[in-house]
Amino acid sequence: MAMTEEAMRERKEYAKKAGWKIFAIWLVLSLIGEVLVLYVWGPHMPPGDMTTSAASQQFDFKVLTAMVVPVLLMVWVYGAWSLINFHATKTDRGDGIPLRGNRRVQGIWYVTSAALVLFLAGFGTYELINGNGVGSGEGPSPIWKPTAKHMLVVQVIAQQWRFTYRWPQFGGMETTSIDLPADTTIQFDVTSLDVIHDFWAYQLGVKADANPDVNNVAYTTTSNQLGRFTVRCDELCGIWHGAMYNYGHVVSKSAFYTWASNMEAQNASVTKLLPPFATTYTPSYSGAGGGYYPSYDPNGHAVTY
Ligand SMILES: [Cu+2]
Repeated sequence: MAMTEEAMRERKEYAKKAGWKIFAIWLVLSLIGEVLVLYVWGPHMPPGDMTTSAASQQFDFKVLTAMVVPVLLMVWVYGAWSLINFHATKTDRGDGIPLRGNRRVQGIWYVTSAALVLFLAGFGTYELINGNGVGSGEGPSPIWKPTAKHMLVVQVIAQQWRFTYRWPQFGGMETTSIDLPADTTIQFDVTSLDVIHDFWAYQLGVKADANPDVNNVAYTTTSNQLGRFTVRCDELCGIWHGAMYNYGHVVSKSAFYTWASNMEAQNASVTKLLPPFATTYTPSYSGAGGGYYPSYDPNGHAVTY
């Protein structure tokens, strides 16, 4: 049935009014949503800001959420408006009003979505290239290195089913737990003794694969925020994979150096027999007796700190 001129005009009038109302509701909700995302939820978003890499990941989450909120709200407000105003009542047996697209609204929607997606492509690429604070394993020859002169080196050695830490700057001492000083740039050298594991210190924003015979280097810088962090294996590595986790702490610099010096002294009689650091951590190839390190290691080389 063709519409009369009168009905046409009425419908256009309605669409215009409804359009502006929907826009106003969306605008108000979006502004409220953005304030909540950036100032209420944002500071508590994972993984926190215990390190530069964690803070940078939290920033990325904030940007993504802030961009998603207005888009989501537009869909919800539009949907809710339609449900409330255009739903059929129980007794209604007639056709609904004939619908026509609004090219201008559709055009704005397409252009805006395209702009958002293009921005995200650029932003994502930049965040990947800009290594500062990414906190992921960069392999044995990192392209990006922090500028800090003094770095605390921690070798993370994974095995079924635990993590061991070696501290080359403290005589190569070994510990089963990991404490880190606040306000310090850390270099993690991650490797494995057996199968593929993954060193994931969630609150530090650090995640690096632990592969046998590979030295996977990851950097981060701790902030002044002291506290506990979790270390998990994030690669299914065997039957007790789920139990392969422990906790570490970011402590004050003085507390850390007191602890580390004590541990170094306690371990001295054992660690003097071992090199303070080797890029791989391979038991003797013969498997019997002999040194823990092969005298010739084809996969790595000793490094002096
Ligand atoms: Cu594992």
